[in-house]
Amino acid sequence: MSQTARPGGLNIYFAGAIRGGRDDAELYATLIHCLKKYGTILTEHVGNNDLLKEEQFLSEEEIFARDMGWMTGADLVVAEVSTPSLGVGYELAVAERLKIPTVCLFRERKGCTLSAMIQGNPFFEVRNYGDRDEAERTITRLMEDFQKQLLF
Ligand code: 6IA
Repeated sequence: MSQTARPGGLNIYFAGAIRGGRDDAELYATLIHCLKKYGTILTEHVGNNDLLKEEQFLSEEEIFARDMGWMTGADLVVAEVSTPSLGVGYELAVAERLKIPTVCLFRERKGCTLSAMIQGNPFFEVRNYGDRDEAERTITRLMEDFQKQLLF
């Protein structure tokens, strides 16, 4: 399944809810597709229910060890945080500990607010968006800025 890094490209760790809830799975797939222009997505299965079915052959310990190994090699973490997820929250804390630049995308909806532990943490680049198109535009802008920072 996933993923050996493409030489020269960024290694991007995409985080999104799995057991937290799969309502946004299609959106994750769209965002992953958009991010693929900029490098290798280490965690493509997060947007793909078929790939996730393969995960049933891995133990919980194997999933944890594999994901943390990928995180260690990531240049950038992009997390879609609209569906609350313990796993994504954990991954964000690890990314902060490892000082990996991290973008959190949050869909604004009436009555929904992002955890203060994410929103209030200056380490995270939190971006709110309204709809899928805006999320894609936000990713494109952020990735172009990120690439420029790497160049200079
Ligand atoms: O607590 P959650 O399941 O919502 O956590 C989701 C986050 O943890 C994602 O960003 C993933 O990177 C990671 N994660 C959690 N579970 C898995 C998994 N299989 N495979 C890969 N990454 C995972 C779960 C079992 C599957 C058969 C449903």
